[in-house]
Amino acid sequence: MEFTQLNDIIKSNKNILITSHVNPDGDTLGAMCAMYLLIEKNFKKKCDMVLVSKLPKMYEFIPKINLAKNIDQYDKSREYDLVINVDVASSERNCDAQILFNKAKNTVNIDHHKTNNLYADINFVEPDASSTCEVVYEIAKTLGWKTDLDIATCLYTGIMTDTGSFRFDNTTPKALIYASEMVELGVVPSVIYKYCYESQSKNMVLFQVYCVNKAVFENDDKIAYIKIYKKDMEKFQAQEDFTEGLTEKLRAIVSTRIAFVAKEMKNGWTKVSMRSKNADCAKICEKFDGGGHRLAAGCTVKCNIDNAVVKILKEIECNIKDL
Ligand SMILES: [Mn+2]
Repeated sequence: MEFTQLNDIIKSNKNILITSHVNPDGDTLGAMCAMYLLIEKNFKKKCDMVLVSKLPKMYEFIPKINLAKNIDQYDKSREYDLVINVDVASSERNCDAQILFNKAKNTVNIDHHKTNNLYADINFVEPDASSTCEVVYEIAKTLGWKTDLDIATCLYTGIMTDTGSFRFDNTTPKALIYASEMVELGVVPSVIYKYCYESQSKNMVLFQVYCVNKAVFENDDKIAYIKIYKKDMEKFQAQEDFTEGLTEKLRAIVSTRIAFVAKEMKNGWTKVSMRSKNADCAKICEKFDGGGHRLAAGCTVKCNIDNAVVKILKEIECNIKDL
């Protein structure tokens, strides 16, 4: 798909909505605000931005995120001329914003998840990109869009968080070059790092330590997992984002080959976040209608947490012969 198509579609449409995914991370929020700012700066148009879950406190620093409204504040009957999804791997991850997406005259999907099924009219999906922010910057560079410090701050946040601060295997030369261009524009890496990783609440840190202590190890410690029940969440007044980074803590153990965190959802189903050192997590999670990347993926298992863990363990064992 040619990037120039995006120039035409933004030019020819008036009411534009940008959406981010459920349980938002730095990449979806950074990409959403970067698109907002890029369109404002280069097309003199103001877009709407929507959040389908609560904004994690640590991301309140992202420029213009204060303009994003929760889906509850939107008129669901509204018909947008154009809806742009960023970092939304499947339309289910739009949650309640899917109504607005379905009603839109034109739709664009900008993403980097290899499991993205190209659900929009126009799809810019780059599975080799470190982050959706990298794809957004690639588009901006190719089309000669003007950038500035605020845009760079948004984009750097996405690249940094999706590469685990330039540690994961998606830390490509391109990701580093683009990040360095953001720094040239005035981004201070240590400041963004502090916002994203050193602004956790006391409850979040205590909750994570508690969860790690509950970890279960199987197959000679090659499989590590944690079950988080609703009562655990309540005990620490945990927000949804309190589990962020927990699966990586299990993967950090030398013996771990694959790790997952299973969380009891309000409706009784189970949300699973999976990480591996080499095994294909996306393939396992796709069995449960989830998806993501090879080393980082997730899914929702439509049963209670104890059964869900049994199913996931079975799927891991079926898929990974030489664990
Ligand atoms: Mn991403």
